[in-house]
Amino acid sequence: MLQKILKQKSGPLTKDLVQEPGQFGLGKVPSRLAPASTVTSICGYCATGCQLKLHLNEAGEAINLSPQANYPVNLGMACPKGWQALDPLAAPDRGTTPLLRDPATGERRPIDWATAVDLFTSKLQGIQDKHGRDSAAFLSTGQIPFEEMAFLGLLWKSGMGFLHGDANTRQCMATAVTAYKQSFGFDAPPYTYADFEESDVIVLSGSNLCIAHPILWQRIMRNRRMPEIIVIDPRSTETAQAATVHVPLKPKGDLALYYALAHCIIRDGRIDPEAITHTEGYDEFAAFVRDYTPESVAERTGLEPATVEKLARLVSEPGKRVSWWWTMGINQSYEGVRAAQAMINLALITGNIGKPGTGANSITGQCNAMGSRLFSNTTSLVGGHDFANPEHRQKVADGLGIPAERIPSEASLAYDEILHAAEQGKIKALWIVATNPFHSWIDSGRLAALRDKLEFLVVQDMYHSTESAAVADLYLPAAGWGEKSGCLINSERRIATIKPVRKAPGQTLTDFRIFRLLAEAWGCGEMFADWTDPESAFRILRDLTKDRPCDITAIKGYEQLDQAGGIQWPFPRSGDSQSPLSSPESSPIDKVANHSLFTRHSALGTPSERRLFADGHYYTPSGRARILYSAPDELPEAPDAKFPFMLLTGRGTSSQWHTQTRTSKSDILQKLYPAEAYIEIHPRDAKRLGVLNNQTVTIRSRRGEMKASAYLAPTVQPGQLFLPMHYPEVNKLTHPSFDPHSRQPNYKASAVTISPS
Ligand SMILES: Nc1nc2c(c(=O)[nH]1)N[C@H]1C(S)=C(S)[C@@H](COP(=O)(O)OP(=O)(O)OC[C@H]3O[C@@H](n4cnc5c(=O)[nH]c(N)nc54)[C@H](O)[C@@H]3O)O[C@H]1N2
Ligand SMILES: Nc1nc2c(c(=O)[nH]1)N[C@H]1C(S)=C(S)[C@@H](COP(=O)(O)OP(=O)(O)OC[C@H]3O[C@@H](n4cnc5c(=O)[nH]c(N)nc54)[C@H](O)[C@@H]3O)O[C@H]1N2
Ligand code: SF4
Ligand SMILES: [Mo]
Repeated sequence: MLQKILKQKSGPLTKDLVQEPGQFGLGKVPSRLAPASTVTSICGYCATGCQLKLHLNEAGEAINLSPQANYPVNLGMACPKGWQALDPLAAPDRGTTPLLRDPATGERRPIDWATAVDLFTSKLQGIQDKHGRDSAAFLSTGQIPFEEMAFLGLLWKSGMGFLHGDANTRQCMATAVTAYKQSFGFDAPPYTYADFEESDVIVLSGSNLCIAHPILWQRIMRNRRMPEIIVIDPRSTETAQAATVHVPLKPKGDLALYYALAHCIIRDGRIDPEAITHTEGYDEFAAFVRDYTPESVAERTGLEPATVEKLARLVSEPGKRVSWWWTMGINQSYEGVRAAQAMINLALITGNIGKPGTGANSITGQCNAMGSRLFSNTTSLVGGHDFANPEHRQKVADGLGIPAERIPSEASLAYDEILHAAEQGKIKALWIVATNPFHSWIDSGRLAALRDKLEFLVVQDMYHSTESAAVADLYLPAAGWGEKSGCLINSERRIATIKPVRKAPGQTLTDFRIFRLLAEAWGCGEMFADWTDPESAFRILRDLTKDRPCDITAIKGYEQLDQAGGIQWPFPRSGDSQSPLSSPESSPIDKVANHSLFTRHSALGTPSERRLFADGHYYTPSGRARILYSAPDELPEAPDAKFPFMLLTGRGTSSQWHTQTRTSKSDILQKLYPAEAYIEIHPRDAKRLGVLNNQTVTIRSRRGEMKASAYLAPTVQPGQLFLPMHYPEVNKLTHPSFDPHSRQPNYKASAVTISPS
């Protein structure tokens, strides 16, 4: 029967959808863009969310770009990746047509979209018919517009009827998501970037801002309060070197350190009693940290008690505004959720939340990691809802015009569990969209064997050459940033648009159109009849957020987002249907959902800066923030006699992006980073092992080995090594352990050995 529908549907419909109406395959270009010689678009790399101004020729194609001067995020600045953002679009390894791999020879041949779509649906429907809804999964991304993410998540679960799907945000943000949900009752990073400029004390933990978010570092440099900048990082990073205080704690010593800080602060009465009335669990926490004296954590943190005492005073100075910021040094840990919450607790008990220059602030990684958190339909039901909540399912179903039964009540398996199920042969097909796990997943060597177990692997990417695309049965060529429209949400919850400024090569389609095509072929096109283009999808998704903490129902559309310089969520409609635009002084948004927000309005009346929890009211049932904690655990793989070094991994330079599929295509960026893999080793260790600078060394773990060039530098501590993640072999070494609450991989603590090659 399905085959019949497919035959009926995929022929003419496929043809219809493949033909690209209008410019750049995206329908009619909005008239407001047509005569302009420039358009604005948010950068498609990191979550800073800088706005770029694209300079267009008469055909509407971008020929150059510059950073947008009056955008509230980047204020005229961009990092090298942003400046060179157009370069990767013209690379020779861009996909131009779907490719089918011959399993016997491994050779790939071009096929047309109709064949590709038929193959996709017949293979996956066959697997579903035989093995059920648990037998396939998608793995997606934080790097496409959220209209596309939502389309994929809804198509897969409610359209095609599968259950499992996760994204690379699991590698990245899952810890922060879980920490916020548990502590605040919703995944709600409270800050606005102005807090960087309004702090007296800025604590950056496990965050190498100068490399990973260079424009946010620039925001710190604009702070006129002479802030203390404290960097907590085992490495002496570029950021640590530029800070006023570097705390070189032992890897994964965070939890013990923050408990010791809480111990000192409570012992010395430097808490904020009023702020504590907005929390739950303070007394138990105070009792818990009584044992965490600075002396007791010296071994675990590698820090002198006097250092801990001094730090405790710095972060609890009465009258000073203290902001806590963290990124992957915290999230990517086997106890990351508790470490993030340990920082949240410090902000809560010292009253450093909801006020200018404060906060417990997770900085996101990818350009749309925040969009993925709200709309990807992976861990949360689309629009900030809960799969397990029947009222939420009904509400979302009504909004989508589908029966509530089409929305699963169970959660998906997490990323590592999906791969484990594939290893066991339970998951037989994977659809990978805009991520490259054969390079980026922890203990990636396992994926080769897993590949052989899969009956069907589909990879949808801009490039046919990625480590993941190269081993796919079916490769689908996707348009990238610069070739499509949609919205991204940055670290400070700011929603803003990207625009099509180049034509995608060959038969390449946007992810949005690929999903439409597959929906039609599967036979569930009806469900997405109104999803004609990204902005229509935006309006549907916007309406789904009603009455949730991320309510954005007052956003009219893309044009308003452009005019306002992006809008931070929440931005709800008032009960009396008054638009926030019309009443800048006493905006109804300040009263909605029991949460008073700090809001500073722009000249247009739209809010230019928003901060959550200004009234000490949280999204938990009691309205109070929960103070959560548990004792630190042992390292999953501590260095030992055989593998005596602790391997750290992370970002190498501001010109390299992850698995390098994009940044390696820019001649200019290429000149700004080392072409070959290198490993940072302390000169004392190098001397002991007879390793010279630039010498090739072999690094081994229990799982694999790789070669790299030795870079002798006291930026790492003795006994530790650092490898940038951008080189494909790095994750052959990493130890697959996970945070039990968030299932985020512990990328930054693996035992290895190193020797001259
Ligand atoms: N140039 C560039 N920028 C990027 C990216 C990129 O690939 N290239 N990727 C983007 C993405 S997706 C992300 S998630 C962010 C990541 O941004 P960051 O998290 O800032 O980058 P990382 O280098 O992964 O890790 C930060 C630091 O954590 C430290 N660290 C390791 N272990 C510990 C520990 O136990 N405790 C503490 N306190 N620190 C520790 C490392 O030494 C490292 O310096 O960057 C974003 N920006
Ligand atoms: N050892 C170690 N490993 C790590 C980390 C670490 O610190 N250490 N960090 C982890 C983190 S935080 C992250 S976020 C991950 C990132 O890991 P990945 O997501 O695997 O890395 P990317 O290189 O960003 O992969 C994105 C892919 O999407 C493709 N792409 C880009 N735009 C589009 C589009 O619009 N449509 C489609 N269909 N494809 C597109 C790109 O070509 C690329 O192949 O890596 C993780 N891996
Ligand atoms: S800091 Fe991030 S958003 Fe800004 S230009 Fe660089 S990569 Fe793009
Ligand atoms: Mo990330």
